[in-house]
Amino acid sequence: MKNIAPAISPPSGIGENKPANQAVLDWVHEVELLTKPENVFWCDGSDREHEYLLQEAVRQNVLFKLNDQKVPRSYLHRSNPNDVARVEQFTFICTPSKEEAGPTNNWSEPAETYSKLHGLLKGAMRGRTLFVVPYIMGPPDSPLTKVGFEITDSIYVVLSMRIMTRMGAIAVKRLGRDPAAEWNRGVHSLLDVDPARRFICHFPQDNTIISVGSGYGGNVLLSKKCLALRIGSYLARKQGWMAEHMLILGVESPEGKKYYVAAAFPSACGKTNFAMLIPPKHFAGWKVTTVGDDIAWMQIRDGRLFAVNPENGYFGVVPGTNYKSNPNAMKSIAHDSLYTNVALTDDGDVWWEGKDGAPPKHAVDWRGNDWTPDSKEKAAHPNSRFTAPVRNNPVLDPDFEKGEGVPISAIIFGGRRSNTMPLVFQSFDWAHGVYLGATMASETTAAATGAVGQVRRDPMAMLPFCGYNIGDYFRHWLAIGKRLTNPPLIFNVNWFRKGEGGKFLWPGFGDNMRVLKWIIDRCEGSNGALKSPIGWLPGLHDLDLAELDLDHKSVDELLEIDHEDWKKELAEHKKFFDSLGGVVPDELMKQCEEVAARFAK
Ligand code: GTP
Ligand code: SPV
Ligand code: MN
Repeated sequence: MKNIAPAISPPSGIGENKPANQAVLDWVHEVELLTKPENVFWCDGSDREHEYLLQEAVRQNVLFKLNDQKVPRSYLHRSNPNDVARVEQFTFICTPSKEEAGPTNNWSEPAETYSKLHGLLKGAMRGRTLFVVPYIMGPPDSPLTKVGFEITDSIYVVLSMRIMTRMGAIAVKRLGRDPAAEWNRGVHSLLDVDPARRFICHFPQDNTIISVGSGYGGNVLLSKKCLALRIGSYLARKQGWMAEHMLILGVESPEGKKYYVAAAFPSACGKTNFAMLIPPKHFAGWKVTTVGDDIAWMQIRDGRLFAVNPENGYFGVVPGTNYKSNPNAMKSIAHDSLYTNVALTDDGDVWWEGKDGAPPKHAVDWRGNDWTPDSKEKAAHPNSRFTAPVRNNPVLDPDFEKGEGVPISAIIFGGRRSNTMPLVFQSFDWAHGVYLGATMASETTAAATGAVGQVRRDPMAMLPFCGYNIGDYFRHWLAIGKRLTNPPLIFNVNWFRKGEGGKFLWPGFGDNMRVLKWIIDRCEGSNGALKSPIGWLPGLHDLDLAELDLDHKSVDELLEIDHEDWKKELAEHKKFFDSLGGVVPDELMKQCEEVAARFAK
């Protein structure tokens, strides 16, 4: 069989950044004995190493160098067509008991799972290079920051981790020599990229992740969903902080008053776009800045929640990105980026559905086949992604690196809902807000394998990412609220409500500023709202819709609470809670009854 990741032989001085920590050395040695690689490459994150690895990746056809005039210093990668998204059905939480993983996770017994994975990893790196990737998650001087080491046999993973995290010497230094220090062990091997041998396994008690059989995204960039969310949420509960699937943005008024908000939307539901929003002309002088686009780690300080973005790059959805929908993303991916599963034009540029301008007359699609505008297949995979450094973002928040984080004034939940859910509403208080998060739902997207467009409950957008029992997770949220003297206000938004003919009623993107403005006004206590059974809704004149081409009827539809729809919705909430087998805290069960009672009044 062809070796899909042949070993590289670096010149002297490259790949030799061996850490001094004995625990790391012992662990790497163990994995080496198991996987039998040709050699071990210790990453330091330097420019010289980077240049060398890029050159090797091109030589191996793992990366294709794009036209330097079109997209300087950027590369295209095609993943195996059987391996294009997260695989939730093959993702496991391996806690000693099934109860600890809870009703929403796939559980498997730790000892058996280690033994199965070790069987798969036996000799798996023969003829390959074992890369050791040290990285930190979080700003260098944050108390929340965590150290991780990822072992991988994929050069693409190494190059991606260099963008997505603070990688190399910085992590080795931070870990130091203490063999008892806390750090995450991640082992990744491509094996033969066969879906039948694809498992993403988490061992929270051991701070360990083992991922085999995939080469794509959240399955293999172990820093991201695996460490920062699944293991992260487990550690957060134990240590009294929060690890959430949230963007973090700053919004500054023309007078210079600044607020920060965090928002949890499920995968491919608009986090990156919201985090990079450019306000419409009507909001001249308002400025939105990005702290993070996917993950927030939050801690309590002085009775408030403060958030940091643990990542150092963006792994974002490409299709639909253009200079109209998200100019800041376009600028972020204009150079020094990796593209995965987009189309390649004849002049060495990248193309995707929804990119500005006319489609190319000919391109090579994401599978490597010839493509023309007449082709039935999409040129770019719907879950094709860019990997870009945060420093490319023209609106990166100046406090991105601030160790203590930024103070959060509002938390926003939102999903993709064609009906029922209004554009925006506010919870009555923290516990009610936790209920909104716990019952949120969204139509599924291409970010995970499986059917697309089906409404599923996705509590706090964490269904695939909560590393422990979801009932305890809800309890943790409620407990955090009790410790906050100045809690963020909690909101729910829906950019995706559809009207007649199945068209989105709301323009979205930059115009989401109008909703954000109402939210900020609510934080200031300066704007109106109407009480409804589901929460506070903006009145018709409370939303600034000036210079927006939106008729009255659409606005009514966007804000409408249809009692028949809500009857069904509440039945779904109840059904969801009941399906969790008794783990939902009474306080949330009670919230459920209270909404129903408010409708009955
Ligand atoms: P992940 O990276 O998977 O977590 O996704 P995300 O939550 O960051 O979503 P992203 O911002 O990449 O948007 C996903 C898709 O939703 C893209 O196709 C966007 O074009 C689309 N989208 C984002 N914001 C809006 C919006 O306000 N309105 C509409 N109609 N579509 C949007
Ligand atoms: C998501 O699915 O939420 C993503 C993509 O951000 S991945 O990193 O592949 O999980
Ligand atoms: Mn995103």
